[in-house]
Amino acid sequence: MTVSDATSRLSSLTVFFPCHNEEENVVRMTEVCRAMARRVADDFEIIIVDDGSADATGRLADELAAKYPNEVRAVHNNPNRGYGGALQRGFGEARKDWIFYTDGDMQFDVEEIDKLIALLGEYDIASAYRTNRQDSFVRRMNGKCWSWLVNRAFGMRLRDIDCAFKIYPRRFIERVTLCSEGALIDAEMLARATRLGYRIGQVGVKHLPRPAGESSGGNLRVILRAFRELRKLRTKILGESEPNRR
Ligand SMILES: Nc1nc2c(ncn2[C@@H]2O[C@H](COP(=O)(O)OP(=O)(O)OP(=O)(O)O)[C@@H](O)[C@H]2O)c(=O)[nH]1
Ligand SMILES: [Mg+2]
Repeated sequence: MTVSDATSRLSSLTVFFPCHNEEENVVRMTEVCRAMARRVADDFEIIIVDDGSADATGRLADELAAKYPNEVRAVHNNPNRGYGGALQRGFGEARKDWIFYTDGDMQFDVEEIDKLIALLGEYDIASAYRTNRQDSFVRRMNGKCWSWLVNRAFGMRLRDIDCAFKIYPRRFIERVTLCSEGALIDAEMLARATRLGYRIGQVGVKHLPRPAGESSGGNLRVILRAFRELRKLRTKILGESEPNRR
């Protein structure tokens, strides 16, 4: 599992992104990920996770997998599982040593992955934060409250818990059983990693406005459920027997 300092290349990399009704973004997203992966990894795969889309996302994903059989795979959740379920599917399908994921709506510049890779010499996990979050004031405040609460709940000091721009080592994924199907997935993974003694490095990346597709606008129902479920998740994780730390 090498991170060659000189060129910040990874020996083995999985790139995946969840898509729910992203027919206007999925083709472009796949092409920018192909260009990035070729540049930073010796051996890579790209996984499009179609999370029960009702539009043409699924068909387009299959066409991309057929067009690039050695690089791209398309997997489909039917019915839609939700953001957490989509990430669990991506991590479950990943076959390479390092696993990078981001959103499938082009709201991040995947070429900024170098900033994450540069952290992997010193840290086990690289988790970005958005330097200029492209969301409403309410959603930005909500995001700050959420990160503060999650940090308090699990004794962490991390910025922007839900920033979808992270690299995990597969050896961590193989050690944990994830349970979050909704918006708690990022909190759960970082909390479990911290509990297992993994070192988490952070760096700032740009956040871009959504170029196309339906903005979920931070669905209030999803947010309130996340706050409610955070207490349950804390009880569950802290109730599990003390894991062998890394
Ligand atoms: N909203 C939503 N997104 C999903 C789901 N499953 C996968 N996704 C994908 O998860 C990524 C993040 O979802 P977004 O709706 O973009 O979440 P967001 O960035 O917080 O909100 P907006 O971009 O403003 O809608 C996108 O690529 C979605 O296509 C789902 O069940 N609901
Ligand atoms: Mg988005």
